Amino acid sequence: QEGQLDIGLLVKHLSNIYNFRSEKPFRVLVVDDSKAQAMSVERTLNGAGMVTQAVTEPMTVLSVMQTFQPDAVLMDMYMPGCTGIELAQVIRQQQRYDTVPIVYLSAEQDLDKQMDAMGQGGDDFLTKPAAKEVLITTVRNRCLRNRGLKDQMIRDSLTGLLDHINTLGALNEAIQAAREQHQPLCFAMIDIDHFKDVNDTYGHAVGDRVIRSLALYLRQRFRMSDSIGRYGGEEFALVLPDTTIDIAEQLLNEVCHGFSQIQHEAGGEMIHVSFSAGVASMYSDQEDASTLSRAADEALYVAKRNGRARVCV
Ligand code: GH3
Ligand code: MG
Ligand code: MG
Ligand code: MG
Repeated sequence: QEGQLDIGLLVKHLSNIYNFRSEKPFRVLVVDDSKAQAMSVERTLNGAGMVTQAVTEPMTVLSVMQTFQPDAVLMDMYMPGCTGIELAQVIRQQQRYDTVPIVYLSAEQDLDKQMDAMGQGGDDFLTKPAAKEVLITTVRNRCLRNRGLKDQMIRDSLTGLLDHINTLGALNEAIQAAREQHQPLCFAMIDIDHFKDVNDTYGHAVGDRVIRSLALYLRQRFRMSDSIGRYGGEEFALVLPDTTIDIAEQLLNEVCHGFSQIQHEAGGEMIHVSFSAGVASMYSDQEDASTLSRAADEALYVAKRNGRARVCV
């Protein structure tokens, strides 16, 4: 029975990831000393839905990258003042760009020179003039994979949720947005009840499975715009933008009840597991991530003390 539930959730979860990735257009930096060449490449990529920025002055590449934040760089080989290889190395020396894909686009036909470029910071080598389809597909695949890698780096491996640091990052961003747009914001903390007993009675593997099923359940029940994190071992956190405390409390109550109804297979037995939650909301510009998380933690403590399997605000 749990197997069935998981497949449905998994499909939904995968389509969420797909939506998440295709949500924002890919950003491609086009480095070429020839304005005409750069514009022609930009037109092709723009036609495929990508956002581009041209760099015709090689020396400005780092400052443009800083503001443009590209998903990939398309690099010319021969430019006045420096080569594409030298520029690629300058980019790679910056730790924050060590995974950004660099695709060479050059008239260079010599295989040795092409391989040399690939060995020094490049990921692909396309020769000019490149067929539009090849250019678009190469750049798109590189962007897609790089976003996937970045996405994996900020996620917890057991559950695929945001890890602790990135949950706080999401909270900080949401606080900023709520202030600017004068919108409500809630933060909730969830802690599984008597989880030590689950581990002690049925084993760590069963405990892990319960953690994963709660993660999937939360992903299914909350919106794409909500951030869901694994805050600690059996603790989760939710950042709920544009959500009032009344709505948040109601949602958490539904999810709390729903999760407690799920049967988990544990050594041939079917067991139920519950969680407790504390919800806090942002009332003024004075609140920050630490006051919000402290308030949610205090509410969670009250929920535990009052008997667990409940939500307190
Ligand atoms: P309470 O209702 O008060 O929250 O009781 P509890 O037993 O859940 O609380 P406690 O903090 O004492 O125990 C949490 C347990 O969660 C202890 C730890 O071994 C277990 N745990 C933490 N991370 C993981 C994990 O990744 N996998 C598994 N299986 N267990 C974990
Ligand atoms: Mg050139
Ligand atoms: Mg705990
Ligand atoms: Mg617990």
